[in-house]
Amino acid sequence: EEHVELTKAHYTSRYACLRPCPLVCPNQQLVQQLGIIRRSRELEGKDVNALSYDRTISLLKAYPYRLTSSKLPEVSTLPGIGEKMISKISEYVKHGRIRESETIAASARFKSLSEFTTIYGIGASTARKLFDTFGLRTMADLEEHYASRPASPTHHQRGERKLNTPAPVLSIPAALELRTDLDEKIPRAEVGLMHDIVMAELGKLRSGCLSTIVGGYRRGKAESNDVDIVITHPTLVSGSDQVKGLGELLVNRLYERGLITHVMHLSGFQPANALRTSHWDTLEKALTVFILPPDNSRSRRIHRRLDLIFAAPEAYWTAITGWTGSKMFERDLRLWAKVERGLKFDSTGITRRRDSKPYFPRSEKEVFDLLGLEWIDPTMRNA
Ligand code: DGT
Ligand code: MG
Repeated sequence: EEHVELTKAHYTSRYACLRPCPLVCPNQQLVQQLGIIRRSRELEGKDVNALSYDRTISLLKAYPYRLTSSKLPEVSTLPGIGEKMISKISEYVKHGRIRESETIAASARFKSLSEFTTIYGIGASTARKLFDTFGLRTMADLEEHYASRPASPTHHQRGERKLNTPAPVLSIPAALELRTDLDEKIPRAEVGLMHDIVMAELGKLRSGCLSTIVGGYRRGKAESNDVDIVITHPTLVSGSDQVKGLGELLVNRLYERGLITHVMHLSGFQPANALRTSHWDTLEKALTVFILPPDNSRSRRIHRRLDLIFAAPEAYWTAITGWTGSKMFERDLRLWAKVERGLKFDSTGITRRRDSKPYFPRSEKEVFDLLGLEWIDPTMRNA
């Protein structure tokens, strides 16, 4: 694959999809400290402010030099970094720490809200309600709270088509029970193993399916929080029920085999949190909990989050690009396509905005070419 030489035009671009960015950057600690403030804004429901931290962090991640005071003038001119961000960055360069990050990290509220939102189905607003209204502080409080009330559907399940699968839905009490498993990161080798097992089962239902592991794994992360797999078959007809049908078939088979224990969601949906996610698409997907088959060499079987994304063949490559991430890369990919190219990009395809003419890229390189973007290797899409 071609290799682009990094220039100032790259790391000063206002679009994350034009900024090649490795997993670990020279200013990782500063990024981590700003990440605490960003997380706190998100937990407090200040999504617009959280997004401006996201943007600053994304720019800093792609900045290829170690930040010292002599570099501050250049950093100050990076697009979209405002006064407040500059002062935080300056504080870090001067003192090696950011006071607000330390205060937040030490606060009981931040600790509780962070911990609560690690449970699948508990988002920031639910966490605040549990903290403010019910006075909960610890995991033990949470367990007690949910033990005494009937399992109510999570916001992921409300107002959606009924799941056409016998697999149980992951309720909050169930997610609480599985939390030590689901908190554990998945090493690369196990991601590969999970993929192979899923595809072997799919092969027994339908031969000739194609798949790609996407998400953080494809960007080179050593450990993942979940496994994301995009799946297609060359004969699937888009717009028919065939794509969804394949998804249901696979999920039901994995459930019958004991490989899937829970399903949180099946089929296309628009997540509730519109501001952060309104650009997401309506591809068929199954958000599940997976467990490896019993094997004597493994002492413990760990429940893992597994997302299966099903695409018609003409949407396969846009689905792969759209699910590889990072989140900021994806956000700016859509923005770039719209503002600079008059195109609409999402995981289901690329269309021209003025007349809705669709394009059918046959490789990821073609996706980039159509969007008028320089190729960026998946491992450099961590902006
Ligand atoms: P992690 O935490 O180790 O799983 O890291 P990632 O980067 O794999 O994060 P993940 O799995 O939440 O998301 C993978 C990528 O897919 C990310 O760029 C965001 C995107 N993505 C997640 N959910 C959706 C969705 O519902 N629709 C679309 N189009 N993209 C999504
Ligand atoms: Mg992932």
